[in-house]
Amino acid sequence: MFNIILFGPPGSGKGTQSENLIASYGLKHLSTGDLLRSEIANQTPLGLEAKRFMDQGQLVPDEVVIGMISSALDNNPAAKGFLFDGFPRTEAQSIALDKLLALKETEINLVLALEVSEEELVKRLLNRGLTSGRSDDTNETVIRARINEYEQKTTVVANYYAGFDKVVKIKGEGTVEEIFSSLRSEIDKRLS
Ligand code: B4P
Repeated sequence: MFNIILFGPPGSGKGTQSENLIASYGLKHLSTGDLLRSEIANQTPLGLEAKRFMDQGQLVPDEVVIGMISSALDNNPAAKGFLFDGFPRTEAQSIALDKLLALKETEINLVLALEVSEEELVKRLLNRGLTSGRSDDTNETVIRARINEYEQKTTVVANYYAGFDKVVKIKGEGTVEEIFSSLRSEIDKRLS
């Protein structure tokens, strides 16, 4: 198995690049943002709870997202590897993920960390808000709260995996194709 975390602040291109990466490498895409939005669309109790946090730009509680990922791993026993997009977002989520993967006798092989300036992030998310219908993309205060959550709670995730020498920083500004090419070259180095 080859397991990758695509890491970066909100709007850094995780969802965009995930689409390209799963098409190229046949990995199973696990996006906690997408899973949560699907729970919201289906108006499940989990979705209704998550929405309260997401609408304010806050992270959803760890136990909620860890439970979702645990079920998703169990539901995909034949996957040849996973691409984690938007997860883990806290140190507790990182430790939980490592334990879940160890139970399956696998591990995170690579953390690709997209780096983008704050002003570019805000610009991209407001732009997506014009068409996405995502309530968390239309309000600049909520967008800045998400970036603040990232700085306060999520940057530690990169430090955690850097301790295991698994993090590679990638310049996340440029065309989608240029960034995809940088991501690919880091993955290919480790697969060959
Ligand atoms: P997510 O769904 O993970 O979304 P995101 O971080 O906002 O966006 P992403 O990074 O995927 O978007 P992309 O850059 O591709 O999270 C949403 C919310 O869910 C969180 O705020 C939180 O509340 C909750 N949540 C999710 N996971 C959680 C967890 N593990 N724990 C707790 N809470 C959790 O796209 C942004 C825009 O940029 C797009 O319009 C795209 O077209 C554009 N773009 C991409 N690349 C570009 C480029 N190179 N140049 C120009 N524009 C580009």
